[in-house]
Amino acid sequence: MNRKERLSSCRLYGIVDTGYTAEHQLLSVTEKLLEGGLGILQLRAKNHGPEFIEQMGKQLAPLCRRHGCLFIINDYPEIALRTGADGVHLGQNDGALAPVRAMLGEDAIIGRSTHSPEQALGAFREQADYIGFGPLFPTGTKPGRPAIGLNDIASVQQQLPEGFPVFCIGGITGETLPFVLKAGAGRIVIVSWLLAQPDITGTVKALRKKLGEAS
Ligand code: TZP
Ligand code: MG
Repeated sequence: MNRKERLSSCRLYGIVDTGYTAEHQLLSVTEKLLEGGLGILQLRAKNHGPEFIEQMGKQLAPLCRRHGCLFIINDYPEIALRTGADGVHLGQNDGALAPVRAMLGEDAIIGRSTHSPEQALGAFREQADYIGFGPLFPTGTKPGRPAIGLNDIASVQQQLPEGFPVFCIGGITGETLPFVLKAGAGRIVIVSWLLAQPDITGTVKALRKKLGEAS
């Protein structure tokens, strides 16, 4: 299976985020996520510079590969290239995707954060391989970013070709998940709630099952 085929089977997207996980625990927390069978993982380190991210990426990329998990670097296409990651995730203010595609190649996975149906369509037209869509709820992981609610989830998926990966994100927890699923979400990203679970591996397994992800 190539990277895009593997991406299409992912319903749960995990992020190891240095805002929640201490530097010395990044590897062990990642292992716990991977043992649950996570199919796609992002390294997000907003409070660190590129040297640290590259150094961590070089440790996490082979670990993810051994577990058959796609590995994505947030913000830095060159670091994705240098660490052997499967791709990069970029926000609305991180520039056009075409030069990033030229740098990383057709096979790479390029994701874009989107906060409205218009941005979602724009990212698809720019040939993003997937989008994050949110934040659905207010979240401390993205302070100051207004919540977009649940109303556009179904219609945004309808506007895009069937199967195009829309990962709903922002404030998803065990409590809010039923509402997110009821609104039509098929794929989700969970950051803080998942990292705070006493049994991360078991929670990943349970979430994947709930989302109907093949194991
Ligand atoms: N982009 C939109 S919301 C968000 C990002 C990175 C944070 C999601 O984190 P959490 O902790 O699952 O709310
Ligand atoms: Mg960014």
